[in-house]
Amino acid sequence: MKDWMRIAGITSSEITDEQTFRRRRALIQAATAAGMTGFIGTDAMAKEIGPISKWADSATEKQTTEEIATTYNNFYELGTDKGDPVKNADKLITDPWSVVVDGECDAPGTFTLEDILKPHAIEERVYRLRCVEAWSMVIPWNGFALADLLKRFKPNSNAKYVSFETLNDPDLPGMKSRVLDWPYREGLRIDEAMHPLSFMAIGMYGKEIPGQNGAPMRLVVPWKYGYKSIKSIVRISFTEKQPQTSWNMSAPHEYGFYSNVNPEVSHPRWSQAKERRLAGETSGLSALFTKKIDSQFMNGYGEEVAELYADMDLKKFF
Ligand SMILES: Nc1nc2c(c(=O)[nH]1)N[C@H]1C(S)=C(S)[C@@H](COP(=O)(O)O)O[C@H]1N2
Ligand SMILES: [Mo]
Repeated sequence: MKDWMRIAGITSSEITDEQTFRRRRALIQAATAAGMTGFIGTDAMAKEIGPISKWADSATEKQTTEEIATTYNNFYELGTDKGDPVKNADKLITDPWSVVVDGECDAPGTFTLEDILKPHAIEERVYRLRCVEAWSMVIPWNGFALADLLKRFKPNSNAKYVSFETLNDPDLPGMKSRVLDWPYREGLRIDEAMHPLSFMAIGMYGKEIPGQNGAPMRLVVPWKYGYKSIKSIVRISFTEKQPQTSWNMSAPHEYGFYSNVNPEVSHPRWSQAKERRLAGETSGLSALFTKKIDSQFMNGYGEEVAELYADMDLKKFF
């Protein structure tokens, strides 16, 4: 919460309500512009989004409950405990929201959230999400292919990589801890970013994405460890050189640039051979004690993405 709001006597819940309302209005305007009638139900205050087409290749295993996926989170700007992000989500001010696009592209600019969303039809994709801490979830995301967004900015032939930054608001409760060198940043090689599996999520479970999961838009790169899926994006830069990434900067021997899920390459503190699937039989802390299952190469997306790494030693480029 900003000081001026406190001084003006504005409460956090008022901000949340106002934000929710304005974000929903942005979604409705974008949907109307895109000719998507019936985007929102009769209840003007409903947070549901739609219509949502279903992607044919969604994961079919048991989905993580919405409760677990929205209360057990990693979002260090909002705190380092798993329950901190949901507790502090109202501190993340997502309206107004704009995204700066710069670097090696012919159509850079500063775009409002409405600008970003306008042309995109919303799709549901159920993906496995695998954290390097060796837990995983199965989450229905709502959004659009990252490639469809990036192409609009006309990356030029020097654009070998694309990097992303999260909102850098020193008022966020987790940012005093300096666990990472803020802003949180991540990057992909341009062919990874343009791969049809790379996804920009603006919703989950058919609703607008909540703050703790990276409102108003976050990346989802399902074959890589979860930390590549950067939340609450405010900047997209096309670069010629491989960009710096937060976790790699903090511990380069633990977190590589590629970060592809690989059960054969162990992290110094967590074997990656197995994972705990947090699906929904249990909630809260007891979810941590669910049975371990075998981890899959590239999180089970190896067939789709292996061609991206055809000539690479994946033990070296981890
Ligand atoms: N900006 C930002 N993005 C982030 C993180 C973070 O701390 N800050 N954590 C990452 C990690 S480690 C994981 S596992 C996923 C978790 O996403 P979820 O909370 O939506 O499941 O978000 C990733 N994106
Ligand atoms: Mo993670």
